[in-house]
Amino acid sequence: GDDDQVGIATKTRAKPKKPSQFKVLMLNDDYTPMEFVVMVLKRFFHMDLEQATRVMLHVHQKGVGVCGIFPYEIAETKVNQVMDFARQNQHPLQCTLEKA
Ligand code: NFA
Repeated sequence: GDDDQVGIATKTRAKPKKPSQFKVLMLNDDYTPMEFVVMVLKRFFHMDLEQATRVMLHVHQKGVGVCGIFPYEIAETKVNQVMDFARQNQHPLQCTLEKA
């Protein structure tokens, strides 16, 4: 290492890592009401009505869509918040993480 008295240099320095980003994905299903999905996108992803409606329709038509991209811990929290809120309201809405 850099402190070695003799010998070849070795890598011992701490390498700062960029925080890796994760996409929060929303999955389509046949049962969750469109209005509920729009509410979720507004409440947990701070979208306005127009943006939330656009993302909801994208998920409805394509099967999956991106709600946002966040550092791991925040993405994980959002997934848990959405899944808890959906379960509390007895909707099967699913959310997941994917490395960006
Ligand atoms: N496909 C659902 C319906 O027709 C709406 C929906 C959109 C559900 C996006 C989940 C995600 N009621």
